[in-house]
Amino acid sequence: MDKDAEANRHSPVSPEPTIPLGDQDGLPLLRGEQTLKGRLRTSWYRMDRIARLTTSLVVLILGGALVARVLIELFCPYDYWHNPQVTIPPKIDDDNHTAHTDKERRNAVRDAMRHAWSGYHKYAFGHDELLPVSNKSNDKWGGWGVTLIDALDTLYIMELYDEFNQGVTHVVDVDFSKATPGYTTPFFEMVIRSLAGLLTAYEMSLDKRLLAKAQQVGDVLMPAFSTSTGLPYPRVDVNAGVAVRASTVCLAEAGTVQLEYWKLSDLTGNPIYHQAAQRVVDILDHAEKPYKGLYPIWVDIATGKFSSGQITFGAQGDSWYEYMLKQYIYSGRTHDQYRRMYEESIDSMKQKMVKRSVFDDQMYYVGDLDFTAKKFSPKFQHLTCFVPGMLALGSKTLNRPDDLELAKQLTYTCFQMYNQTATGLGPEYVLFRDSSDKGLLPTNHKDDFDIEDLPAADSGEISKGYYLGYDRGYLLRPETAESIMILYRITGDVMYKEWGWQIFQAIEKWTKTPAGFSAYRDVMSTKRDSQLTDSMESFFLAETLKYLYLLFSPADYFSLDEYVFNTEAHPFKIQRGHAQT
Ligand code: DMJ
Repeated sequence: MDKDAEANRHSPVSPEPTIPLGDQDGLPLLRGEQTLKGRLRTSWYRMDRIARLTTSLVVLILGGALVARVLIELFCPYDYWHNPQVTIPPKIDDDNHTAHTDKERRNAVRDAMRHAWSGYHKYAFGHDELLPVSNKSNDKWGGWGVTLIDALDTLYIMELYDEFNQGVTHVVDVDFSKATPGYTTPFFEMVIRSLAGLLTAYEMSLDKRLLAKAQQVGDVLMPAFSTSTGLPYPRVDVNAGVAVRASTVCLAEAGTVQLEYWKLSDLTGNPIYHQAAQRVVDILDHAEKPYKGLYPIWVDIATGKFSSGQITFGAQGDSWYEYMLKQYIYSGRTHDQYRRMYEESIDSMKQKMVKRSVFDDQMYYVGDLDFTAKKFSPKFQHLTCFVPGMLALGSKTLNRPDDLELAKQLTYTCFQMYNQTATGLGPEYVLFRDSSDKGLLPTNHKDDFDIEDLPAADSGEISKGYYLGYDRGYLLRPETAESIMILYRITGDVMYKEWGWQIFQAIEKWTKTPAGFSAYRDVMSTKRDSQLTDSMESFFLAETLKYLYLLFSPADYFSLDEYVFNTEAHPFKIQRGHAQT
């Protein structure tokens, strides 16, 4: 230690201000003998020091909290504050070119959603549908505002919270025990759109008013099950509180309400909903079928027997097959009945209903069957384009690798149905000129079905032996976008993103109107103005735009391991166990 340091070590340290120990009259006082005044001044000084310290601390804490709050508001999504359990999109690395492109594309889809919503908000708010050309509205679904309800979770997923709140504020005041006078409500449509839309909006926002509204919808539709067998009637007279009597119900109507009523039971704790819906599955599981795993589309409500030989994975049959797999997933892969039924159906579909085009061996498709007339119809419906997504999901869930290969082949055909038309939009169905056995696959059972020679519409050939039929319209349907999104998530092949982007661009180019997006009459016509049909179904907002948005989002955003999407693209959290990859 040097001298200076040594000196400093012993020098008085006391920078403390001198507190006079003496009285003002200067009389010396011994320590501890302060006057009252002196004592007061001493304690005032000490208090002041404590107060200054405390104030600095409080200012530091409050300031820190304020800065933290501002930073979180700026960089964390709304749901972090309001519902921390809601999935938050992982941050995308924008230095990476693909991620950057994804972000731009995702934003473009979000802009399309905002556009559709604002037109609906301006011209049709609270009504069922916007008429996107005439800027009017309709109430053809009973007047509950089905577009609004169907769109809620898409708005939430896209973080359009102001719009989401506009919708919630409206919907919590809707009385679902009333419908447009003289109108009867379609049971299945209102379950997959309104009940499901309210359930998922509740699961995301945890706003209890939405669960109460979901339960009201579930309750007013329950009279549908009041039949001698428990198979539902297709329509309900909500105003009278009874179902409309009917003798038959179609397969998709009876068998695509199970996830929704199951979820309603799980969220309310009341098992009656799930029990009523499960009864339908049990009846159809045990009913006699023309071929194992293939279910005709018409069912006699009074007897529980199938009343036709028509079998399809398109209109009126489609989502029945989808729900066997999805209930199995929802059950955390514990409910084996659904697995068995799904696998039987897919094995039989591959034997009897999948074919390859005679003219283009890259084109695989799923046709329709009539067991009564012994006919195979080489017609591939747009609605059937959900099948590749289902097969891919089933392949991942049940370890069926061959199904993934078929899924890729079918997705290719579904994409070509858009890619090869004049507008890039996909028609309602195409017909394959396929009247020979040449396109049979190794999985096909050669049997006594005739392949129908279907009439093509005039000049309807699209490419290499497949044709447009009489319905050439694009109704803003989601199925191809849905399969593309699932195929991308399961294979990781970026080609699917390019396909999805191409489809989105065609939708923007041909169907966008100043108020929204409109269905298109003939996908081969480029005379745009005469082709807009003035219709925008709610599934465009609920499904088509949602699937495209998710295609350009990280795969763990509303991951297929955590959510199962109902047939209207409403993502239900898997409640029972957790699906593993
Ligand atoms: C949607 O309402 C549902 O996906 C339903 O299962 C059938 N298809 C339409 C949209 O095309």
